Amino acid sequence: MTDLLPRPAVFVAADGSFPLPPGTPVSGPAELVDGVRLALAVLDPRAAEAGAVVVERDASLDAEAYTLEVTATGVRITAGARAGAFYAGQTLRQLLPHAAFRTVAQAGWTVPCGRVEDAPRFSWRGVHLDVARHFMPKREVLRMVDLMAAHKLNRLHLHLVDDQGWRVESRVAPRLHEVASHRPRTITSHHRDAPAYDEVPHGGYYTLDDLAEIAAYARARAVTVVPEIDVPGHASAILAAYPSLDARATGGREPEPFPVLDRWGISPAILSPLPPTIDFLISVIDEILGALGETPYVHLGGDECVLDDWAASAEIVAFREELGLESLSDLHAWFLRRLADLLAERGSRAVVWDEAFVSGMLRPDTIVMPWRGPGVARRAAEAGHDVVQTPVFPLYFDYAETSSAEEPLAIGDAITVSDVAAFVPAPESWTAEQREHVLGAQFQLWSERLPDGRAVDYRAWPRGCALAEVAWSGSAGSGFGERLEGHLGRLDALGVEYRPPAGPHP
Ligand code: TNX
Repeated sequence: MTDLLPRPAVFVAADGSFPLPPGTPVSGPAELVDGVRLALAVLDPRAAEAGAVVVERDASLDAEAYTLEVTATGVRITAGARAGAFYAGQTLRQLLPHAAFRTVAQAGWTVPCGRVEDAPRFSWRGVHLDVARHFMPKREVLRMVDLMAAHKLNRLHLHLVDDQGWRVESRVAPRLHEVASHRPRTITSHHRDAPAYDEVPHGGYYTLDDLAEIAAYARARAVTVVPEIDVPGHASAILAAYPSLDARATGGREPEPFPVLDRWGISPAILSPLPPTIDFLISVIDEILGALGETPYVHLGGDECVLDDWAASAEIVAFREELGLESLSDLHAWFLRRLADLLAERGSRAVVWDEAFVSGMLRPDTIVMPWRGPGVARRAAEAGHDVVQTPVFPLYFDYAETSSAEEPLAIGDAITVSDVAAFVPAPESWTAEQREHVLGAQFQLWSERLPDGRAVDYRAWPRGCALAEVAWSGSAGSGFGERLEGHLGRLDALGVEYRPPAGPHP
């Protein structure tokens, strides 16, 4: 019982154990029982007058909090909501043999006696998947949701568009999936000695029904999907489909259209910030929101914008002046604010990468993801924005674990499990007020060098286990290294092709 991961807030071991064979009866409010059972299919709700596992609602507990008590006579779970019940089930699953992560149930299973009281330190415990650079089939996304749930991670940030591809069906703008979802060449092998580019075509997109399925599957597992429509830069794919939105196409000009980009790096392609672009984007976002259902957060990107084509457009410069804005970077923030206002009308909060943070220009409720380090993170928190920590070091998991030539090709190096375990989302050196603005932390899987699910497994785990512990428990506690060693048996049982931990023992 020592290798619970993430570490619960309180855990007190006791002597003895309780049998939990297949078909163990479970009783309690249907919604909560359902949450526990989804995490642990061993339990049978049909027998449920007074189950060996009893689930009770405790309205004083936060939605994700739970208690779990195992005695020689039974298991008692309390939770305030379905999410907490689901997490109690996940903890109970970790108390079973590792085979509980491989097979449904076996006779002879027991759980050790003890008491757990648990609640997350941070509300945002995220995974960012770049499905734009390399498309990730739906089954892989659903599998990632399962792996997230097993680690009590709860935000799946889907980077649905970038220069190299647009990844959602659109009925209002069908050229997005027809034209912008594939490129004729450019794929990276993940072997270091292979060329960075080859002539293999690449493409794919989710239908709106796929998105609805992903969101429902995630929601049942206490995971919220955060769709990202990255604008106004990283726009080659959108512009390949709809060249009229190009900043260079303002003022009646007719530039050579951008193709869906077949190289990595930062492209100059940028959308015009004029009203027709905003109308276009919100109509497409509405479609995505319709498919996903309740979507509290929508990421608008805002990163790595090359503003040259705005500067070269008399119409855009005149538009900036009309708005009384001093600079094009203010116009960039204005553009995102306008979209954020429209999202607010729809009940969603905007999230942006840190370049979009220009003090005082964004909507105050916009969440900032600072990827360029602690300085900008603190400035955003100081300006009153909620912040989700996403720094390159140590949360860009597209970086290799070591700088060894044996590593599969990666965008950079070296980020070890220990580096992630040592990360502090809300540093003591910040004021209490700034720390309160830290919603949590998230690891990034940019996919220039992640061509498939196996490569994603290799980069995501077990560094993701360390981030899960940091975000749920507040820090990787003493004994994290030993618990991780035990936990790797669960990843083995799940068939995760993780990278054996490198670097110093965490
Ligand atoms: C920077 S971080 C990017 C991505 C790349 C990544 C590679 C950010 C908002 N932009 O476009 O994929 O680096 O590590």
